[in-house]
Amino acid sequence: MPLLNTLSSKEAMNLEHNYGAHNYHPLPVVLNRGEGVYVWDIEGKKYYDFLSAYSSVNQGHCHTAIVGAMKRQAETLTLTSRAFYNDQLGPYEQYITQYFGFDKVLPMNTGAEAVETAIKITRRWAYKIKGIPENKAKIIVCENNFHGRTTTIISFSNDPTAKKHFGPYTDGFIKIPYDDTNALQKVLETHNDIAGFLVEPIQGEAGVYVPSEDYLKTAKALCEEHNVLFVADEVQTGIARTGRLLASCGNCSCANKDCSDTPDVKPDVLILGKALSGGVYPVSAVLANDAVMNVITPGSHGSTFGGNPVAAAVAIAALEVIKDEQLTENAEQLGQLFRAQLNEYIKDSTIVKLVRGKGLLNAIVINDSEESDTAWNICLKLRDNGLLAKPTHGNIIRFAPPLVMTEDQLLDCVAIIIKTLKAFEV
Ligand code: IF1
Repeated sequence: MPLLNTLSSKEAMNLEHNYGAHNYHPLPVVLNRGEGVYVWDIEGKKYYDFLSAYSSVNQGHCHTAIVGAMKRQAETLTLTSRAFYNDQLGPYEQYITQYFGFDKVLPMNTGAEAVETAIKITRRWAYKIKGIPENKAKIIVCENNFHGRTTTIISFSNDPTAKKHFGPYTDGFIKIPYDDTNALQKVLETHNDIAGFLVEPIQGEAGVYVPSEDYLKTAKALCEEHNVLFVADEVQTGIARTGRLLASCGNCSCANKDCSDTPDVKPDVLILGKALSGGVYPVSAVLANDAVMNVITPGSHGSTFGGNPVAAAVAIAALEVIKDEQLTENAEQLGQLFRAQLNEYIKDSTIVKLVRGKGLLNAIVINDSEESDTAWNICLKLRDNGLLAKPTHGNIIRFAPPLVMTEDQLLDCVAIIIKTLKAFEV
């Protein structure tokens, strides 16, 4: 493969441009190696990864335990389909349900598939258990949500870039403002056909928007009161990212001993993806208790690859690393440090308005319009200075490094970020 080995960054970018659909606008950097918190480009330049593949690589790049589990399983048995049993799925299902404290799991591959699965489970539950008339069930969603890119999911998006010219759209969704329990209460009190409330515990794509403290707790209580399922999309926020095992789940029966000081919000339906894979192989899942999950019957849902032996082995290893290396605790501590350091800088900054986030899911808001290219230019400069991050919504930069970072590395990164921002001060 001499061609691939001698490829320059420029050539690699040209190939993607010429032969790949233009559904992304990547930062111009071509990566070919990763280890822990670092990635390297083709020319050998080393970077801190401050995106972590949108919070998929929480355990760090090429974690030996996770890659090892994948290699072992890949050499033994990779795919059986669910037409037959395999010896990895059952142990994984037992492991993940006990880990998060639910009766059952439904394994899928990508985040969007898991969200679709949760929507189907919620609707089935509405018809079979709650007794809503057929085809009448509604799901409440939030403005500025991001739950994936399938046709049903984009049907309730309000991002024109993701939605426009892809109709006709799926109906059955009611949109309310995020972080607004009054709006939720109003819809619940005026409709008797509500099946569920689908929500991100922190809105990622919207720019790492952290809701007010009691939001999830109050929303969950309202759902309970009205016999409506509380469906948490933790694809991005889950698996230790926000300094909690789950961003929604407080002192539930989950495995995280660190949970007890947060409100007790246990979702009826929990959606996981991204870091459930350790960043090595697509794995997603929907968890629920029997009263909900048992509405799913043979033939009503499935996936050729969902629950395959490699995915099962990888996901167990990925979850073990979270516990063994105390990544939840590390995310919490480093997140506090990160925001404290940046807040100190922001006091005198004209270019950054604020930093917000939880654990190691953070963002800074750049003091310029959403249409400006300032945030993009800052990301180019960050790249030159050895740190990779990406703007979201024009003037917001998301910072989400792998959770295996050390305090020294984090301080090094803070220095790079502040040095870079200073060059943009007016
Ligand atoms: C892309 C954002 C992150 C998600 C939540 C489901 C999914 C996602 C809460 C679907 C996916 C992604 C996908 C990625 C960009 C990205 C993203 F900027 F759009 F918001 F992470 F920050 N629920 N999020 O965040 O999961 O099907 O992709 O596995 O390029 O579209 P998927």
